[in-house]
Amino acid sequence: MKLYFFFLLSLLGNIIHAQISDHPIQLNQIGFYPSGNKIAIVTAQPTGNKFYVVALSKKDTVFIGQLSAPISSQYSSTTARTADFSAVHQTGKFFIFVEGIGNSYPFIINNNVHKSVAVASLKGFYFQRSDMPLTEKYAGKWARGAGHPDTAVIVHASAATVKRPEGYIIRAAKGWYDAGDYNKYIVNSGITMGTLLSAYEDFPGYFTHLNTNIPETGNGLPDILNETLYNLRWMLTMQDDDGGVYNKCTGANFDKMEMPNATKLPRYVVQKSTAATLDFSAVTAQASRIYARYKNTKALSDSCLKASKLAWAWAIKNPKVEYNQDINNKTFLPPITTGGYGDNHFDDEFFWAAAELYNTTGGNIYLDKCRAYFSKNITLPSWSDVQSLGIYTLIRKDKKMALTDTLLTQQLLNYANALLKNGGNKAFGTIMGQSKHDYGWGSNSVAANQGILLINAYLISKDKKYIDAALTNLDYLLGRNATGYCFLTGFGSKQVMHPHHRPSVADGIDEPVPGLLSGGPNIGKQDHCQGYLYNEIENSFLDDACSYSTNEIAINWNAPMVY
Ligand code: 9MR
Repeated sequence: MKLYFFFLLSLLGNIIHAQISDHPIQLNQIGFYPSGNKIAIVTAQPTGNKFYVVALSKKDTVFIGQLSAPISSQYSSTTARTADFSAVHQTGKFFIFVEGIGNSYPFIINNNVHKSVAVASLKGFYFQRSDMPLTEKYAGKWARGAGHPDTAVIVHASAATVKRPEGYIIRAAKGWYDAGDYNKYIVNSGITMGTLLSAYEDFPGYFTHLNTNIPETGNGLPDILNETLYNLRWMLTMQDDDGGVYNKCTGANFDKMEMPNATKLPRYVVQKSTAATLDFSAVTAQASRIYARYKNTKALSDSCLKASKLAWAWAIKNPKVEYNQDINNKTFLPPITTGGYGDNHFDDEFFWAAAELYNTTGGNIYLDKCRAYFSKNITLPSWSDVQSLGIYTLIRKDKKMALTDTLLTQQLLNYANALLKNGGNKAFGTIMGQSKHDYGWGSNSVAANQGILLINAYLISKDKKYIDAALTNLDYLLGRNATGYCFLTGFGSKQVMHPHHRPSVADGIDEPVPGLLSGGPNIGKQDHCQGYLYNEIENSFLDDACSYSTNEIAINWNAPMVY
């Protein structure tokens, strides 16, 4: 089939297309692996049943397929037809044409199709660094001055001890900003670091050669470990002399929507908590065994293990110290109104820290603690629920490990099989969408963490069905979803342009800082912003900086994207 035929059809298609919807064909806007499944979702009414895969350069049709019957979405009024072109294995640039609708966004098929996504999402962490200037050499047009040096941080009344009374000054430099705000939270750094360090542990070969063009590139450490080191150095400053760890380093209130170097408000470390201390213990234990592999970080590795054990001991002595900001604010001044990351259920943190300490030291005392704190009810990792990070780590050490009557690997496979059996979102064919609860605050991290769990199931079983399933969620994040957005800033044809991210708002540059994963649809819409175009479960999303509950970015969402 030749050029002019398609010109005509696509012209006609585009006219109809504009009348129906602004995004009638949803697909991974970056592309596909030659041997992987390839799905596009048609959400407008076509005039025929056929679709065409067309080469971008030659406008030759390489594949003609049949659209599926329409499927009604469980989570919105969308009706979807599937265009399955998995049979196309040839590499190149293509688009899909559907009669009566028009052309899809262009996409690529090749073996490294997602490499730029991997590099950018890891580089996203560099853009979140506090305390150092981002220079043009590494940051391009997003170069900016250093923000929040955190070299003189005030011990808040809630954290006061005899040795470090209220007003005592400590240094809490380096580290990443948490999200669209400029605060640094230990709990959320915990899951973020655990996920990135695990990405390295599971795929050291891949990450050893993944350069992100950061100041440390080429120093002998892989860039993923250079990046986590920047945050680790900050985390280590957050431990009090007694081993307990401050919940966060923060302003009393959120900064204005301004550049990080514009604000000079005082910064505080606040109350130590069991969750923060155990997350710290887990991260430093994991970091210890990883950085021990490199000559230049051997001493750091030792300090990390010491810090981890000290934190563990504090948590054993203080097993139920909740960080409850509302209660604190009734007693201590100034009131602190930034993110709480308050958690009052600690079994999962005990489990994770014990698992990391066991993996690193082999100490049976920690394995006993894993048994004591293990819950058979496996869940996806989130900032407040980290048991699965410990499960991944125990399996990494020993695939034969059983804490109850069943092997951990079997329990993890059971969870993965349940994801597959449920099937997720039927209309879009993604694992994402197991229930409406998948679409909450930071829903894109649910999709990414389901992907990680499925990849772990693959690593155990070597069964490709888990990789195929994980890829449906990568497709989701990169465009095959009911909003039609590619959720990683700087990528795709329909890009997120206005994330709730202070530098992106304040820097005067049209394009947002790249490589940051937007939070994604959230039916809670807690920001109450005006302008949501759709208000259904899977499309409650607003690409506006106002929308902190659907369109913020956060390190704990970027990390599973990297993985
Ligand atoms: O990701 C957090 C989400 O689970 C909570 O529901 C929400 C409200 O407490 O807070 C989110 O975390 C935010 C944090 O408190 C402050 N920095 C930005 C985070 C992402 O929105």
